[in-house]
Amino acid sequence: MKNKRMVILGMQWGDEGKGKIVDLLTKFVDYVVRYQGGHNAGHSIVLNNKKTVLHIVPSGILNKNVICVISNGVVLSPCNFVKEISILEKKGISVKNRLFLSESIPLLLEYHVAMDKAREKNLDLQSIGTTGRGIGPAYEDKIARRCLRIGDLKDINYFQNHVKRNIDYYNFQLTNFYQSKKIEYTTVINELHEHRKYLLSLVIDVHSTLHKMIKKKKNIIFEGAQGSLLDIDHGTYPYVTSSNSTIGSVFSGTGMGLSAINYILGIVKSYTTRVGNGPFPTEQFGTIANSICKIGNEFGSTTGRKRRVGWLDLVLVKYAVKLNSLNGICLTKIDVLDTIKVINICIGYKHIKTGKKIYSIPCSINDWKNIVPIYKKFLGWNKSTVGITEWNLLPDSAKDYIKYIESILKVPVVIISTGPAREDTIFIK
Ligand code: 2SA
Ligand code: MG
Repeated sequence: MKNKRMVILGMQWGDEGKGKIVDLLTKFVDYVVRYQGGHNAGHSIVLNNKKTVLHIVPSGILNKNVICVISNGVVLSPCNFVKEISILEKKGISVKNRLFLSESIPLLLEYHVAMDKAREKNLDLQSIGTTGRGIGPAYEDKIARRCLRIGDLKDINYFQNHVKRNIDYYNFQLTNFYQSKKIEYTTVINELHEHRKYLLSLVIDVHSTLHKMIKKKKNIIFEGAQGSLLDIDHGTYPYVTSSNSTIGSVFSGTGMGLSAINYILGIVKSYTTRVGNGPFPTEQFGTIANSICKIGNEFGSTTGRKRRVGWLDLVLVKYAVKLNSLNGICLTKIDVLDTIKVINICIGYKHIKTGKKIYSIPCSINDWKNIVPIYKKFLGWNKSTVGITEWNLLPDSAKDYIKYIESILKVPVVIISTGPAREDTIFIK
């Protein structure tokens, strides 16, 4: 790999295994950049049989030769950021001189968390099933031009007044609309005073640095969080996150232009999971779902919530592939399907009232309720694929399954993951 600036994005509802793939590819790169989302993300990486879960720190941190950058598109909670760093340091992973921040990053504070939780409790319709981390309100503040950014912490008077205004705004809503408790000014101010010097010490001019690195032909990974179907514009709205989790936010979230990127890798899980509420046409319940959940360890790495599980939905993935103009696909967790006798893939939907076949994704929430999946059946391989590192060693029916996916998506499968560890991987040349 030379002069590669690669974006790694999830093609479903998150948890496709991006963390492992970023970590795996870090040995070839100089920089890893997180550019959207916040500490709602949970990127699990298994190294020497030990699992590390990263929420806001880029997955490149586990490789000591890699510089990690968090850019303006992310929302950052000071206390959670510092907590994550101290867990890493306790594990012997030093972030010193390897982790940098943009000063334009909006801060996610206590009142965002309170608002997120209050809304979820009070929604007349079904709740979104957020991670309760305050992500939605933090992005709302950014768009409303009300947020406090890391650079604002340089001026104590300014940020103290700013927080006061925001607390008044939030407390009015929390108490009047949501019958929730007020947030104490001192709690928020103390958090900022405690961490401001440290945050400011990590600030660099992110977009100039990245532009320089591109000129020097350095290899960079832009690490996406969540998945394309959770995108605020293109996902299963309103059951989405509050950032763009598709390709566009690489540019707005860093200050790079189109030509800064020369490879887009989409991560596709061999089946589908979703954590949180919202449409999920291929969702399964009962024995198969439980078995996939258990073998695949499908529990939220941030909240511990049990993930919903279902068959691979190629209508959704094909849509995501187009949204992101992918160059290649990494197919993950193929080994989780090892014991399943008959595996289904959704290749279209049928309208339950008209019987009409549909090959695109519905837009409104009501339209989702009227469709059922059309499946293509595959015989399972009934053999362990765990840890396989060569295409030729895969059972024939696993190869058929993968080739079929590739033929529908019309993008080459370049990596196949056969287990959680770095070495459980097939690279296709
Ligand atoms: P939020 O908190 O406002 O972003 O929630 C809005 C929706 O986005 C979903 N979401 C996620 N889905 C999958 N994985 C995520 N990260 C964690 C993980 C989640 C966890 O890796 O497992 O631990 O529960 C993530 N973050 C946000 C969320 O479920 C809502 O549907
Ligand atoms: Mg995750």
